[in-house]
Amino acid sequence: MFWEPDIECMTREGLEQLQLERLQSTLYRVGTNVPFYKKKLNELKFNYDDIRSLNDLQRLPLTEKQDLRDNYPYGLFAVPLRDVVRVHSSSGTSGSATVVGYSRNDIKTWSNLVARVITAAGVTKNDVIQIAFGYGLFTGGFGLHYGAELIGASVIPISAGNTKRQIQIMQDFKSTALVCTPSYALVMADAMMEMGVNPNGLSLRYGLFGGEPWSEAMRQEIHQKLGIIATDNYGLSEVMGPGVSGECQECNGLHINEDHFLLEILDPATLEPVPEGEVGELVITTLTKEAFPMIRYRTRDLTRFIPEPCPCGRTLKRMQRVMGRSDDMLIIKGVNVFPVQIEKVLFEVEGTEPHYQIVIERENHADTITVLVEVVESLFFDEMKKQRMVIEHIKSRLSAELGVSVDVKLVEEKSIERSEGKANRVVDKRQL
Ligand code: DLL
Repeated sequence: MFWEPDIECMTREGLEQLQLERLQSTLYRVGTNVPFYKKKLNELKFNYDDIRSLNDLQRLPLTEKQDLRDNYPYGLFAVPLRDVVRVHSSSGTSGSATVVGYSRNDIKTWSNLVARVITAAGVTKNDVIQIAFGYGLFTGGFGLHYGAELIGASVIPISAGNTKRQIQIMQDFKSTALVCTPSYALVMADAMMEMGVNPNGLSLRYGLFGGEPWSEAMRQEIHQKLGIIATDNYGLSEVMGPGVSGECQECNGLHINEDHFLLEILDPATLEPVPEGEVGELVITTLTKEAFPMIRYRTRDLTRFIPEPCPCGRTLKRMQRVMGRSDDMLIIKGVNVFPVQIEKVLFEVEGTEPHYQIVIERENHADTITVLVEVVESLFFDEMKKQRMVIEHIKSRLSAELGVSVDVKLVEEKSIERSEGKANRVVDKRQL
């Protein structure tokens, strides 16, 4: 099922021509209306006629999160505030907030792109969509909401939290699609067990998950526990919110809405493009945003393009699921480690629960890393010998996967704090 087949199945030449035209007008818009970009373009002695091909984009400077902070709150808006109909903000996990704005057209585009993502995931107007993302300054709730209404589905804007009520409503209102973070989906699955609710007795068929990194193993876990098709969708407030890219039912990479966003993947060290298909940092330029255009925004998200065509028929290029952020990367004894690598191993070990936390401490000037792993009750209360065997097993699997040794501690079920939104996997005690 396609939402806009003409665009989703466009030829590469047609798409690139459209991107070039839109890029030219975006550059004109920011060069005229945003003092921050005007200054940068002037410094470069940039001439609009210089953009003749999409590769010319690489001559332009990157925009960093700090640039948004320096221009807090409205400094990067490209339209007067009277033309802004919505404001969202991202508090981020560290640092001060950033503010983003939308014109009426931006909201229309946003709804349309989210409608594409929802449709690609298999959801139609006949579905009942339970939106368990927070509604508010976070873009998740409102973003998915407008797209879901546009396709004509029945939307339940329950927002995040109050897990028992979520399940009650899911049963009573016969929700067929669940929208939230993947970690919250697992929290719901656990709560169902506790409440004695059999997921097979629900009407749920689809799960659209995003907002945080997750692994293929976690997808399988969700699929098994809730019996649904779980697709990934990606976005970030700085360039719009959800709707940048999303998986089709092949569940093998996220189709990028390339007619509205130009994506580059750069080597984080050299800031040069990586060879096609290799992992690097995602950099995004908006092509149609009116109120808050972004030129070459450094997302810090790590992914790669999937060059092969997708069997679904969409020609929009795919990106692989985001494996983490360059600033989430833990450097342990000189080795780069991502939380999702640890997650992948834990999912493969029998008796462990999909809840874990990585604790980093500093002892005698050396960093230590301990992975707290929830285990099933029977194992937690089992004899020491058995526990020690499990710990050794996890340790050896982790050191083979990561190339560095870590400590492992088994903890009781439900002892790691649960999140209704984005999960907090890393506790860095070095900053205390
Ligand atoms: O999380 C937008 C969103 C909401 C996307 C709901 C999808 C669904 P921010 O709060 O600005 O916006 O956080 C953006 O979250 O740079 C990634 O690091 C991470 N992220 C978002 N989606 C995914 C995903 C929203 N599917 C930041 N996989 C991004 C991995 C994701 N990471």
